[in-house]
Amino acid sequence: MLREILWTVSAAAVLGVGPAFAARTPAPKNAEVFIIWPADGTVITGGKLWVRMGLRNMGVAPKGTDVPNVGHHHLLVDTELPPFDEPIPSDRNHLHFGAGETEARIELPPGKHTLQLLLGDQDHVPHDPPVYSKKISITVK
Ligand SMILES: [Cu+2]
Repeated sequence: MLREILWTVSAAAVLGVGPAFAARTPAPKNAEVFIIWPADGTVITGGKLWVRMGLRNMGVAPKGTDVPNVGHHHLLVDTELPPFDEPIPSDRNHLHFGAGETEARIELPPGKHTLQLLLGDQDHVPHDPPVYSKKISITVK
């Protein structure tokens, strides 16, 4: 019996289906997250800008809110989409809006930057299917 349990645990670890990979939070298929502002190609003078975040067919709720069909925004700055089966990293390229913010003031250095939104569940893990926006480019002068 114990041997069977141990085998099951190690097999799950090998297959990558252990508790750390528990089922992701479902999202409605028609859920859509999008950047309201800035528009793709916008040129910003000075580096400080508001980012306004939109969401359709789901609701925004603070992190830790265990309610169906909600999530909180994550702004990906100058980076690719992270793995969908683990919490979204938290660093200067992955900004969490865990209080349920739908707009934020950010500051970027001069140059070209990419912005993309990715919704995360109460534990910061992307939904299934993942809800992310188109990636846009802006230039800071
Ligand atoms: Cu988060």
